[in-house]
Amino acid sequence: MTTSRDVIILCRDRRPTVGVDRRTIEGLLVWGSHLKNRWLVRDPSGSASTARIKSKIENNVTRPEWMGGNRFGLFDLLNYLLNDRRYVHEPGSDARFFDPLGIPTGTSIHLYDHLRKGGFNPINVENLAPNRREMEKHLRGDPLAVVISATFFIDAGPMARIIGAIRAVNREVPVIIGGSALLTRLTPERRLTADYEDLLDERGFAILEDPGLERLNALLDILAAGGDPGAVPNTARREGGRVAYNPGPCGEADVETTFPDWPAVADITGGVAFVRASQGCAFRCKFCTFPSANVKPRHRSTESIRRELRAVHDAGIRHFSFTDDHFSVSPRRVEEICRMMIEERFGFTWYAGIRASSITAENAALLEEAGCKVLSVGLESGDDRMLKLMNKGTTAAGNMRCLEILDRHRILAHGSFIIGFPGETVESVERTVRWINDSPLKLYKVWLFYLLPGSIIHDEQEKHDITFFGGSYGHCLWRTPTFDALQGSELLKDVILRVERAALLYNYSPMYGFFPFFLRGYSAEQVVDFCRLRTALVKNELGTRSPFRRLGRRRSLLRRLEGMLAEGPAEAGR
Ligand code: B12
Ligand code: SF4
Repeated sequence: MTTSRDVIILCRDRRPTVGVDRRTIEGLLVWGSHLKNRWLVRDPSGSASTARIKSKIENNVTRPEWMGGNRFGLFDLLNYLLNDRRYVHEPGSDARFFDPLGIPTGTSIHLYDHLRKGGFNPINVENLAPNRREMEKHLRGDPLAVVISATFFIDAGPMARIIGAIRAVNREVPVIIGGSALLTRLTPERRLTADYEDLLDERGFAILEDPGLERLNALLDILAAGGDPGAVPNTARREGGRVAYNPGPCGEADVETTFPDWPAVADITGGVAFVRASQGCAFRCKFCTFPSANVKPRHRSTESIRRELRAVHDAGIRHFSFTDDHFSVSPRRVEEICRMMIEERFGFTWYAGIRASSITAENAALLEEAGCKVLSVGLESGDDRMLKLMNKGTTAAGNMRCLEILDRHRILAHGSFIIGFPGETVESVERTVRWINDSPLKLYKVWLFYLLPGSIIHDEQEKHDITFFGGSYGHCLWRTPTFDALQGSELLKDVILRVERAALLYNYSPMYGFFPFFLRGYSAEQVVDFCRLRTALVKNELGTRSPFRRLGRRRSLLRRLEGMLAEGPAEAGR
């Protein structure tokens, strides 16, 4: 038994530089990673063994020689230039550094706040990779427990590594895993799948309830008092080598009142708040896993959002992001929330992900007035047939209208596209490129389709005649009668080269793309300029055949970027 009330929180295991999950080809292909300018190249033999694919994925655009063979994301590039063309991947004491991971996740803030309210002493280590020493120091101090959130982990692997790192220092500390993502790993009998059960050692616990925060505090109280942890409902733990479950009724969080006491946690926010206006999604786009997450769509009242935003404002935070699956759904609700923000004169700079169908000329004016700077819009394709096949519920013309309206209101749209959804052809990709070039879109990202377990299309494999090749990474390497992953990958490169004005922005999401800039006073337009120059560099590496011309153009683009960095933020100049 420990008398300590210290509880360590961990949510991620990422290096500060916004890079790639390189553990598996899946990581490279799917989770936005290969799309940082990686693609597959068809083997001359026409086959694609895993080894060959692996060796072909690395290329000089992803890790250019002139960056010392290091990663070449937007922040990697800017940090390189800020540090006299030296690759710097962590914010050392003397480094000038854009640190996107310096902004902690909303998840850890929620956990921190709840633990604090429960009378514990939360320690937000948050991200293991850069804070390993700090975690080890706290582990040696005999804390009450470590809490790990499953939110950002797409499989059990990273959590197993985190638990391994904890156990290397402290074999006794209880490790509690939980979060709504864990519920998507339950079998119909409400047991964890084997890989997640393996995470539970003799001092391991899982909370199988969403959000499960009351259960968490109850379990911690029992652990502190030396009671029977098996008494807490909806938990799992290892007992005598087997995992024991204690099912119970599930509580439901009151979405109206459950939000952090922002002023009390202001010091650990990194200057950005993550606010949830709704949960779940009622749409059924076939490529998406959100509908299968089984979260009943729930919307918070505008009054409740008002209360949370007031708290954010009182905490001195001036930037926030809505973390909804998609923000607000109906045009009227967008209007209502914006009117509330205008009424309050918050003066926030904010971001959200939205469907094109939620934008109208009326609400765009309000969005602008309410301080919305960037919206991610799932555009997916410029081809109506593809939008229909995806069950997107939008049209190319409707999407275009949305972009034009946002452009008129100086709200930056960041469009996301998918290449290779079943039914895709060379012609439909061609239409998408033309559509982008005809649109006012300034920023975009383009993903290679991948069959996500949990998506509707995953259950329609037979109907679409989807087959796989490529051994253990087969699920990434799909083939349909009209298209395959390799062709898609080649076309991806083609798309990047042929999109004329819109610039690439990956970095997971614009959330991370923008806030590190906004926090320093850079404007959205300046971010677009950075992205444009980086995209020009990418295209140069990809498409300029002559080494001599490539070098010359690279030099001039790098000098221009350095010039922009030297000019500094627009806000600072005012
Ligand atoms: C915001 C967000 C991001 C932001 C995070 C920015 C930030 N600083 O917060 C960014 C853009 C960086 C991001 C990145 C990624 N994301 Co993301 N992201 C989201 C998003 C939109 C919201 C998450 C959020 O903030 N929710 C609000 C918090 C408060 O809710 P919560 O995490 O569920 O936590 C609550 C409960 O679950 C519970 N809880 C949480 N943990 C625990 C633990 C215990 C013990 C207990 C009891 C309770 C508990 O308490 C909280 C309060 O209610 C979700 C989708 C969505 N709409 O939910 C995807 C989502 C979480 N992301 C996802 C993914 C895959 C990623 C990436 C891996 C993508 C990539 N290309 O690399 C990366 C990984 C990042 C990393 N490891 O560093 C997936 C995760 C899928 C999964 N787990 O199976 C999601 C669900 C989207 C999706 N369906 O694809 N993401
Ligand atoms: S893509 Fe967006 S709108 Fe479509 S199902 Fe997923 S979250 Fe909902």
